[in-house]
Amino acid sequence: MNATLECLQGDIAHQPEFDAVVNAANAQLRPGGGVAGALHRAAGPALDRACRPLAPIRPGEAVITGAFGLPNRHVIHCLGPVYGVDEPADALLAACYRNALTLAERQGLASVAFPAISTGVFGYPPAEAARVALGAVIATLPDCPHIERVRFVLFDATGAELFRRTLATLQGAP
Ligand code: AR6
Repeated sequence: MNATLECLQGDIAHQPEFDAVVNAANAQLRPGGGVAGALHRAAGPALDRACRPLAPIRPGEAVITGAFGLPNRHVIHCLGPVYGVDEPADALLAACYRNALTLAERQGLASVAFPAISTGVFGYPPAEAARVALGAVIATLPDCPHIERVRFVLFDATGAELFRRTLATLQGAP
C-alpha cells in the first residue's frame, strides 16, 4: 500500500486539503445531527438539494455529491449500520468504507477524509468500529491507485488514540 493512512483528532467539516469528505449520513440524506449536521451546516442548503434525488440509500451504500460551501470538491455520503439492528453489522460497516473509496477512485480523487461512521447516534462500539473501518480501508486501498491519502478524523482525543493504536496493531507494529 503506497497511500498514507492517518488518524487525527479534528472536525470533519474542516479538512480543506482533502478532495472528499465522507458523511455519516441517514437514509434520507437529510441534515440531521453529528457529522451530517456539521457537514450540511458548512456546505449550505445546496447540499441538501443535491442529496434529495439520490435518497433513500441502504446500509453500506455510498453516494457522491458536490461539496458546495465546504472546502472540498466532493462529499461522499455513507449510511452506516444501526448497531444491533442492521446485520451483519461488520460487513455493512466495511461496505461503507469500501464503497466510499471505490467511488472516490472512480472520480480520480487523490485524498479522502472519513469520520468514524456509526459510532455516534447509531451506537457502534468504538473499538470494534475502529478495527472494521481501518481493516476495510487497508483491504481496499490496493484497488485504488489514484488515492494517495486517507485520514480518519475523530472528534475527541480518546477516539484518535484508539484509531491510532488499532492501526498500529493492524499494520503489525510491536
Ligand atoms: N467531526 C468529526 N467527527 C464527528 C463530528 C465532526 N464534526 N461530529 C460528530 N462526530 P454520528 P452515526 C463523531 O452520530 O453514528 C446523524 O444524525 C461522533 O462523535 O454523526 O453514523 C445522521 O443524520 C461519532 O464518533 O454518525 C444519522 O441519522 C461519529 O462522528 C445518524 O446521526 C459518528 O457520529 C448517523 O449516526
